[in-house]
Amino acid sequence: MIKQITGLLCLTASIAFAQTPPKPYGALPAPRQVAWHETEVYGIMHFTPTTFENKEWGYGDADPKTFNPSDFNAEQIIQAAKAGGLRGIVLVAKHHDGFCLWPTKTTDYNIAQSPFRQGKGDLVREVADAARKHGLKFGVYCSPWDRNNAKYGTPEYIKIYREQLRELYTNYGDLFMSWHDGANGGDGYYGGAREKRSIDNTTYYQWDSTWTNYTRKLQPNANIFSDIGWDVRWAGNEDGSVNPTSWATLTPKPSEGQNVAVPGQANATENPGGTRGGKFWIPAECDVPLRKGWFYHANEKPKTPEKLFDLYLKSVGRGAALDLGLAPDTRGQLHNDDVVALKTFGDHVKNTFATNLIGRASSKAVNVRGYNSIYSAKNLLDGKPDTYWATDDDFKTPEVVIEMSQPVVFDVISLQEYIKLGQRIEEFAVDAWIGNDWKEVYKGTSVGAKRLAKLDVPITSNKVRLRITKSPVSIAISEFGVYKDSE
Ligand code: FUL
Ligand code: CA
Repeated sequence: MIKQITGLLCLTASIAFAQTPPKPYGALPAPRQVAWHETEVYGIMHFTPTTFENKEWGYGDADPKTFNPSDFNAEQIIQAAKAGGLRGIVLVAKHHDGFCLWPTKTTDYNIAQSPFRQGKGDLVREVADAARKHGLKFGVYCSPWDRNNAKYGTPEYIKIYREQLRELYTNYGDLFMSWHDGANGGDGYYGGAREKRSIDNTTYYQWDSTWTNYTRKLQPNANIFSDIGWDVRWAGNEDGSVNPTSWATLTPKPSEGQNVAVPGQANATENPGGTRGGKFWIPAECDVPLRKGWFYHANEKPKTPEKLFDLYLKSVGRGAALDLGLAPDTRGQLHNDDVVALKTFGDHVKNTFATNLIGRASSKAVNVRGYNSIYSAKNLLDGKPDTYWATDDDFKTPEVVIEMSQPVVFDVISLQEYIKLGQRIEEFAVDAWIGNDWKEVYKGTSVGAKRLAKLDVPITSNKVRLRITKSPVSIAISEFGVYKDSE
């Protein structure tokens, strides 16, 4: 009897223990950031009078009548984006030239003054509607720098800028991103003044109160992008990649001689790699134009689908996101070359990652947290991001062997941490059973939302081993897979 009671007590104790998930480690993503990580690839679209001027930065003096697309078609753009695997679109609703693509009440310099839809158009609405119709998320970019506005540089302009955000935040549904550029080149039209206006961007825009009182209040699900977050950081370059070791956490640092880190005044040298153990979860976005420039120029070509796939591996495959610049031409559509490049790239990603080649397999892990099947290594292979393999607290460098029912040929490895518990792993290795021995085929560092590794040569094997070689705490890994680049 006593024995039975003790047995029962032990069982109850072990169930209680076993059901405790690992303690979260370090800075954690907010739910809006978890959703953002799942977006992986999205686009940013530039289409303003600057397109018709064949420039990259409009001075702010273009006649609104310049904005006269011959055949604007939001669905053509969105469908091409979708075929490219893009899951969201950030629309540049106002670029540095100050022209607003919606009928704003804040300035006359807007779409209502243009011939577009006989002055009755709203391009923000058309893109938002097309995006949602085809299942893409929608976000906005509203440039803080405004080269048209006479008030730019005075406190009054900040009220105008906030009102523009308020209009965009309240009239176009739920936004997944609010994109804030750090550029401030100084000179501009400024209502006819045609002069240089310098502002101190550590104080002028008062980002803290704009983001707290407008963005967070009116669009709580929108990820704030800028050089320093709050939700998503700039990658530190416009090439489309982050460092091979890139942490999702960051402690934003001011530029030299400054005392606060704000957009345009951040120490961007930290951005491509993040900060291990950084104060905040602020993963990187790799923004890169599909063509050379952000705006359409007839003499430029889109990047090749191979180049785009390489950038995908160096952004999404390093725990960041890929934000591809889309530039409609003067018709108001993507050039056929862009449509083809996007579709070929999208198919490449889709075909490569269509099925985890591990398939039906048996997994043997050295440890499973509390012997509890909730944390089983099988969770690595179920395709579900919310199930994960976890170990007991003192198993910080565990390994798991996965045996497939038959040999497979692969050259891409994919690993995902369960980021709701933080970014835990610091180093890992993958081995394949070749001949009669284990051969190390990849050695990596940061994982986070996703790590993709492209091997130099394809491997044929029926047994793979994942070894976590450095971690400050026990691990929580949600997915592991091997794939063959579909090229
Ligand atoms: C930059 C801007 O200055 C470019 O014109 C473009 O909008 C790009 C996405 O961000 O910093
Ligand atoms: Ca899983």
